[in-house]
Amino acid sequence: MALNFPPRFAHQSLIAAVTALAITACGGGGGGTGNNTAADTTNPVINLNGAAAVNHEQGTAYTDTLVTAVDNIDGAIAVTTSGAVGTEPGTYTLTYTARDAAGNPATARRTVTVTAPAVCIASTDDSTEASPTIPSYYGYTSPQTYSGYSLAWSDEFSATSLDQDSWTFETGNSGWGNNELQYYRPENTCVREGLLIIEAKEESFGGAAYTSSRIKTQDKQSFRYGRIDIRAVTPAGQGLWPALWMLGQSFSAVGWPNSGEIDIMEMIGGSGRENTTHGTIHWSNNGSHAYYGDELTLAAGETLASAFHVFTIIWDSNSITWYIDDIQVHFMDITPAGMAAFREEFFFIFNVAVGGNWPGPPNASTVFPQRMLVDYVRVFQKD
Ligand SMILES: [Ca+2]
Ligand SMILES: [Ca+2]
Repeated sequence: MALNFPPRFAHQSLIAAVTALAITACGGGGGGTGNNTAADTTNPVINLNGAAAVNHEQGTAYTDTLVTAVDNIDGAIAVTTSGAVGTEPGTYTLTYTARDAAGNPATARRTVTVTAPAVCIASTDDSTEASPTIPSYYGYTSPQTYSGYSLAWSDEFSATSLDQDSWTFETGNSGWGNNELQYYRPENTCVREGLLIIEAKEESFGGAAYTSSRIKTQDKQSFRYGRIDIRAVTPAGQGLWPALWMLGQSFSAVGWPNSGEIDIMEMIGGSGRENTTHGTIHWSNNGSHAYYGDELTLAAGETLASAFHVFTIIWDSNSITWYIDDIQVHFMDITPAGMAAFREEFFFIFNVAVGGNWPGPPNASTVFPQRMLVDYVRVFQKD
């Protein structure tokens, strides 16, 4: 998001330019006969009207406080601002200058430190958490290349914010067709330390008791066929419902389930359920919703929330096969004529739902905040 200074800065620059012109005209016209101008050797004073060093959270436009200047002779005079506050974390300097009619200058500066949003890892609002840290960076990983395939697209989440050339936030608390309880907001997503982090919080917002995020690549990144690897850690707890999934790019034209849906990974939190990944497809079978899925349960003691796992589909014109850590979860023959939707392009949706028909609501045992961490999504296609 480009940061634009409020219009008043442009306005003040104009005032400054006009003032400068007036000075030139005056001096050129006769040597300055005004006693005040000749006698004034006192600089104006700039008032920042706020701290000289401020912090600003990334994700919202920075609005500066109104900076003013006063001169001993001229009274209130215009202030010109140079510099800009960027959108990425870092420290930025705004420089304010003013000049009285006699040409005496004044300069002041303010530094604005942009910090990543106070959500996600080790944020200050996590003080209620016993251990506000991400799960250690261990678990299954997958190769960066495959013989016979080329990388068509990936997001390694190595930037400091979500790449909105590829992703769009979906927002609101419509229930999303599942009676979900959360309000989806951009504020619950951050990109840090090489990870996409979607944080579900117990937080009243817009009529919902929980907030979370849902992002999609619709109209930005869509694919037909290939090997898709997504390395992720899920949240945990009753009522949490993380999903890494896809919808047909035709969704906005033909609706659901006509578009087809490929659920690469779904997990529903709660005791005894967090060790199971579900792979499913949904489609329209002559006008009625059809779906078919399967699941794989990890060995005792392992869960989707306690370490990274790699969720994969290998998809071609004949079939889709699901894997977790290269162990097969599900297989679907997609050659029947009624499954033509799966021979078209699909886009990604990543979200963490809270509540909903399938997991049921959180309960007293559910700990918030909860996070889904995604290390990468990679799409490989056959050469
Ligand atoms: Ca002065
Ligand atoms: Ca990464």
